[in-house]
This record gives sequence, C-alpha cells and structure tokens, in this order.
Amino acid sequence: MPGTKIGMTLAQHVYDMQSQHTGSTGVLTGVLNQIALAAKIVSREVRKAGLVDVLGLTGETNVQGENVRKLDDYANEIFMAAFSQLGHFCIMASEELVDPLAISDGGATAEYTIAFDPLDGSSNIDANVSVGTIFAVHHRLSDGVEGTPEDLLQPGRHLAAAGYVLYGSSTMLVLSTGHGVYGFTLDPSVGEFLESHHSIRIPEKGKIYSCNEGNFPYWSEGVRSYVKYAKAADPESGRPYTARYIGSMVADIHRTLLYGGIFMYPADSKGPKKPGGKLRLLYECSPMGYLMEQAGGMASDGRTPILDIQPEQIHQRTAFFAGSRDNMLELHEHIARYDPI
Ligand code: FDP
Repeated sequence: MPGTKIGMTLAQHVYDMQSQHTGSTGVLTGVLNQIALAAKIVSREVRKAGLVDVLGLTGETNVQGENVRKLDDYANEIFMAAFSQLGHFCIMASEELVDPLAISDGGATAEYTIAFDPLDGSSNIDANVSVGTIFAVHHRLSDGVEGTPEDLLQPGRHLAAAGYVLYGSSTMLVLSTGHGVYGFTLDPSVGEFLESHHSIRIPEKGKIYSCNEGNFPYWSEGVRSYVKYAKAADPESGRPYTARYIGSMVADIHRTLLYGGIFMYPADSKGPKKPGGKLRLLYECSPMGYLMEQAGGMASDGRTPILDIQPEQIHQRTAFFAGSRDNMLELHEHIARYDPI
C-alpha cells in the first residue's frame, strides 16, 4: 500500500551492508542472525526473570520442580549453543569459560572467531537494572580444522563485527560491521529486530561523565585531576558536567553513544588482583571501543587506542575510557600531564 512503511530487519541490514561493501553476503549475515536468535531467547528469559525464580539461585528447584539456574549461566549456554551451530566459528571465548572452546564442526571453512560476555552487569540483575551481552567477531588466522587461541588474540582494529544487546526498557541490538553503527529494537510482537537507530553518531562533546567515583582515592593523579575538572564550575566551558553511572557497562556505553560524554573505568590501586583495571579487553573493551570509533568517538586505556592493544591473554583486563572526541582529548591531556609513564 502506498505510504505504508515497515521496518528494516537486522538480517536485511547486514545483507545490504555486506553486498554494498564486500560483494559477498552469506556468512556474516548467518553469524548475525545466529546472534540475534540467541539474543531473543535470552531476552525472553531476562523479561520473566523475576517471575520464574531464576534470579541467582544456581542448583535450586523452582515451583514447577525444574532446576533453576542463574541467568548468566543460562545466557552463556544459549549463546554457546548458537555459536556452535552452523559452522561459522572455529573457536569461541566467553567470560564464563576459563579456557576458549575450539569448534571443529565447520572445519577449516569456519571463517570466524567470537569472544563474548553473555550477561554483562549481572550483579545488577536482582535489582531489575539493565544488563547486556557483548560480542566481538574476528576473521580467523589459522587454517586447521579447529581454531586456536591466537585466532582470538587479535587487536580490535581487525574486528569483522562487534556489538551488544541491551536488555533494557526494550531489547536493543547495536552493531557495527565496520561501516557505521546501527541500532535495532526487538519488536516482541513480530519477533524481529527492526532498525530503530540509523547510523548512530556520538556527539563531539558531551556533558556527562560516568565512572564509579567511589574508587577516586585509588586512581592515578591524572584521572583524579580529570574528574575534579569535570565537576568544577566553569559555565563558559559548560562545566560542571553531569554525573551518571549505572554500573552496567552495556547500559552506560549505550547512553554515552546516544548522549555523548565520557565513560571511564580506570585502573586503580584498590585490588592487587586487578592492577590494570577491571574490564576485559577481548570481549568488553575492544568491541565497545570499535563501536565508539565507528560512531565517531574515541576509546583508549588513557593513552593508547583500545583497538591498537595487542591482547596477550583471553581474560586480560585493561583500563578503559570511551566517549565523545572532545571529552576524550581532555582526559588524555590530564593523563599526559600528571601520570608519569
Ligand atoms: P558486573 O561486575 O556487574 O558484571 O564487567 C563487569 C561490570 O559489571 C560492568 O558491567 C560494569 O561497568 C562494571 O563491572 C561495574 O563495576 P563497579 O561495580 O566496580 O563499578
């Protein structure tokens, strides 16, 4: 009917992007369909978490007499099952697995690797705060039947695709295949992710700083100096900035992408176990850094672009800063001035 518009589905978007930019359409479309399917299943469970008693009760039995599991275990199982099928991936790494899992089903023709955090921010879930899934897809390097850890240990600069699913007031999948950042909202009535955010661009400068300021005494001089600057009154330059911190990375990054500003999880001297920061390079910072750059923003560890860091371990942690270009440059200035190398 003339004038009637129906949304662009995620599958159609990936197909179009691939045919426009690479001339080949099949495999990455299949990969992202698989991610979307798993996201829909996890979204369904997240939505009924409070009702069916799946919150934080590993090993217990619910009223139906079924075994109940923590939602992050469940999400991990669903995404692993999705990634094992179809023969696209030769190896996967999950926040929930100590070691990567090599996959032989696709043999030498499995083109991709995937690193993911199945349910990031899960410490928030019992309070009904938004959580998310983060994923990072690389082309494989090896050519054997199974992938190797080296296939996973690639810098973010080489990503083939990355994104996150935010289980918030609606479920959204935000994605880049290297040609901008696009957002898709799940329409539960038709069971499809429909394009809702066309070519997301982060504002060049934002007024929000986002960090766990309870760690202030444990940060470096440069980071402390920047946070003092962010909240100092200087109406001419639009300060003080506003503070917002959800404590759930996917939700904080999503807000930062849309509204601008800066998200920070600096290294701190609080826990000797995590001297380099809390967040994980491979399946948290690298994919989020990729989205930031693709949206016109920046992401770094305070000096080096996150996408240029060569990962050495699967669960490696890093300091992480991401956001609007101007805010990131301000931060870098403070770090360069006050923190000796
Ligand atoms: P969580 O521990 O709840 O899983 O990556 C872990 C993460 O959440 C991020 O989602 C979040 O940004 C950060 O940790 C919050 O850490 P703090 O509680 O130390 O602020």
